Amino acid sequence: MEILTACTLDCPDGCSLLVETLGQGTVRIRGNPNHPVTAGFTCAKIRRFSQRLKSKHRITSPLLRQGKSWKSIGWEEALELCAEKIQRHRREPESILHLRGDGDKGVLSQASKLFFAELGASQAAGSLCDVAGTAACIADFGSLETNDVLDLASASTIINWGKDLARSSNHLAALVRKARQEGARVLSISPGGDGNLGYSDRVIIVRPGTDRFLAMAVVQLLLKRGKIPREIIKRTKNWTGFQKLVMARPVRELTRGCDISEDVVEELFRVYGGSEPVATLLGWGLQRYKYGGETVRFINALALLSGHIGRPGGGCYFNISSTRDFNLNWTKAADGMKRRTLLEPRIGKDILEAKDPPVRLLWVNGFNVVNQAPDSVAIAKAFETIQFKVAVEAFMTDTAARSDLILPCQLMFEKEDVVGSFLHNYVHYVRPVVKPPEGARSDFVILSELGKRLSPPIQIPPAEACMRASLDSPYLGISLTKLRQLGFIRARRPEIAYAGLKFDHPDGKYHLPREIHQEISPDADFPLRLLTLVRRNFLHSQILPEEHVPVPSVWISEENMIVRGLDPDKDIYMVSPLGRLKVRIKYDRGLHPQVVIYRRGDWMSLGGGANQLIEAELTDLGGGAAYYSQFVRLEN
Ligand SMILES: Nc1nc2c(c(=O)[nH]1)N[C@H]1C(S)=C(S)[C@@H](COP(=O)(O)OP(=O)(O)OC[C@H]3O[C@@H](n4cnc5c(=O)[nH]c(N)nc54)[C@H](O)[C@@H]3O)O[C@H]1N2
Ligand SMILES: Nc1nc2c(c(=O)[nH]1)N[C@H]1C(S)=C(S)[C@@H](COP(=O)(O)OP(=O)(O)OC[C@H]3O[C@@H](n4cnc5c(=O)[nH]c(N)nc54)[C@H](O)[C@@H]3O)O[C@H]1N2
Ligand SMILES: [Mo]
Repeated sequence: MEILTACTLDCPDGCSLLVETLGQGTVRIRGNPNHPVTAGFTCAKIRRFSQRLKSKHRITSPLLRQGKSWKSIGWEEALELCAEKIQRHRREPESILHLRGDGDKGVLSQASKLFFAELGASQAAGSLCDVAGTAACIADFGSLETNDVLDLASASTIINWGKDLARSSNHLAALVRKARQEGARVLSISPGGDGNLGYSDRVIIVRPGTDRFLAMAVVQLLLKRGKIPREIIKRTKNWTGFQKLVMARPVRELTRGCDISEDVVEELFRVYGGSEPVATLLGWGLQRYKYGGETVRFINALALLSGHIGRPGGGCYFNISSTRDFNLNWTKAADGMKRRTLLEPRIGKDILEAKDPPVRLLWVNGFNVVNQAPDSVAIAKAFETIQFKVAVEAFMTDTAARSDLILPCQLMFEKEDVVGSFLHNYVHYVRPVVKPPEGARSDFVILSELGKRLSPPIQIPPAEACMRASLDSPYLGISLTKLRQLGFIRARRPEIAYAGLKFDHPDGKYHLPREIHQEISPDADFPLRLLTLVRRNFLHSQILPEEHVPVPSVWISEENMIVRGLDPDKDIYMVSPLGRLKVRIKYDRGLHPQVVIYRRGDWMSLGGGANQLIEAELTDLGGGAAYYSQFVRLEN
């Protein structure tokens, strides 16, 4: 029998799923055909998930470090030990650090926020994912909104600015394909090496990190040719300053920096300057640069000034917040204690530099931070300085392997929850469909049990109450009972964002950017740009040991002169100022010659781990990780 549930992976698509248990722990998973975005199909990540659930590598009892090996212990002992450690450091709560990833996107996984807020523990700010783009959108529009993604069907042209439609969001890709079948043109802009060709009528290859100059060049043409309507200008703030900025350099100079011909600017001018609606998709890759926030701001400005915001078929799609429809007040501490904040993108350095008090106790859940955050080596070093580290994990990740205690967690399909999406407006009920392994517990239960052992205790309300409280939101208006019946509902959100050009800043206006920075150039020692992109078949580092290859691959353009000097019969290394990693070279036609692509997420313990080479640099806005500003070289 098929059971209706939903995906809680850190993926925008937020799918509604039909799951059938076939015995011996095997499940068959199908996309719900009655869900407007899932539309009856799933992705490779989901198809592989059954293997993860019953993998022989799964950790199913608490593991306590004993020198270089691990001792399996019971839950009683494990929780007693955690309680004792927390109790010991509780008087100086900032010596406790909580790091939380999006390993599970259900609202119950937010209980760890409540637990550590009640303690007053140190926490992380910034993010590894989308924060530069989010901050850019908030700076421009005053909030993070998009048209309903189903409105893409009304677009006449879709400009895909840096999303890999073949990998990062299969259901968005399907909506783009459908719009194209119905007559929309799709134009993709990227440094190449992605799967966009099959989804596009036209592909434009840009020098990485320079899109803001391309967008600016198009705005310049709109301006010179009198194509920016007065009624739009009236809705903006900083128009005069912005105009000066845009006119400061000739189009020729702007395009040269992007390695793009002036014809492309004319082409984009014709599209954006036309009367038919243009929808703009903004990829996450775009904003993983030192000036990533700025790039998003200039593309947003182009879409606005050419008249494509606030109308059907138009809009700028960065993303929305997957928790925005829920009421998460229950995750906040009663007394709103002031807490120390370390920055996630430079967490290694921040832990090493933390004084008064230093970090003595670490709790990590749903987060392979050692592998996924920049400068893995510094994070590993920082871990060594912390007296006791607890990882709530199901596998021996690079993070779990450096902890002192591993608490085995339940995974998706094994626990109940409710979840949203960062692509669409549906909220889903997550029904447990398989029996968790004996010995694995949900994060929620672990913290509830642990809280009871503390003195004074930390009380997490029952799961049912947390789910109900989460649904108590003006955007939902549904009871948990009803959501259990229906499986999913659409949140009360407008179809069109910023209709009537009403923006969410207090002045109601759109705020134009005030500055633009030169893109950083490589130096002779490190001439190549390292783009560490997602894998089609895996979510981040959720790759099983047997799915690893002995030596990771990198892709470069065939025209890449640098490779000519390499001896293919000898070992090849990718080198950055932080270290080197053995790699295999593969070629990709159409890739910008400055680029090296590495598909991220493979484990350091198995010969991978690109973040060992990536310096902990911040983005201009929001405290994001500027992963793609990293330069490297290849050598024998
Ligand atoms: N299969 C799979 N899907 C996933 C994930 C996964 O791990 N695996 N992770 C999920 C998560 S959390 C996220 S945040 C997203 C990430 O989704 P994506 O944004 O697709 O991720 P990236 O691979 O980081 O970046 C995508 C694209 O950015 C383009 N790009 C890079 N630099 C530039 C630039 O300077 N200009 C332009 N125009 N384009 C550029 C690259 O060509 C690349 O194809 O995917 C989600 N979906
Ligand atoms: N070089 C480079 N690195 C990047 C990026 C990049 O562009 N370049 N982009 C990044 C992006 S977009 C993101 S979002 C982050 C992702 O970074 P992470 O959030 O670390 O992503 P995962 O590797 O999926 O790690 C999640 C872990 O949670 C575990 N898990 C799954 N379900 C549960 C659960 O219910 N409870 C608990 N406790 N654990 C669970 C999984 O086994 C997995 O090990 O990293 C990024 N890292
Ligand atoms: Mo992400």
